[in-house]
Amino acid sequence: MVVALIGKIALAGVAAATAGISLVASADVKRASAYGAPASALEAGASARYAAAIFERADLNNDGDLDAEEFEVLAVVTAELSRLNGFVTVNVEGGVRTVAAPHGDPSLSKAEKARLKIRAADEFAAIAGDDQRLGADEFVTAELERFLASDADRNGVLTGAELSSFALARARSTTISS
Ligand SMILES: [Ca+2]
Ligand SMILES: [Ca+2]
Repeated sequence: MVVALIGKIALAGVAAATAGISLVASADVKRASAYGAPASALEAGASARYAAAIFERADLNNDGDLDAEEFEVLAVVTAELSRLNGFVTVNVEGGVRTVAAPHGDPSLSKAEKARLKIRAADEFAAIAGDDQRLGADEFVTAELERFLASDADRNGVLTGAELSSFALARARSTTISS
């Protein structure tokens, strides 16, 4: 399912993905430090690999699945980190890059945290399937669906406003502020 989804995206945007990689490479030349450099483009395969790495970190008890609580913890930690840093990290071929996100007090208010947890619980219920446990494949698929939803021009690469929309969705900033 994940592989099929990546294939679908890749078919739609092979040429564009190549253009995206060269964009990232030219950004490298301008930046001395790789980490923290703003991302200029993100392709689906890199996004899927990063999602798999996030999944491993989020599986706190290392049982190979995320339960609702682990998923909610991930949502809160991601949101708080993005506010603390003023960016969300993404992984491109060259390493970790950043996408700007609203900067602010990293500690969420009680109400913000409650809203975020309700949203995360709803999302978990929707993507975890009948067993209500989230496997790595399901997690990566959900990430790729977020990728597709942000890819406004459907060329298989996120750039500019698409990249911001994707990163903000991951940080759930819109949920917190509304
Ligand atoms: Ca687990
Ligand atoms: Ca695009």
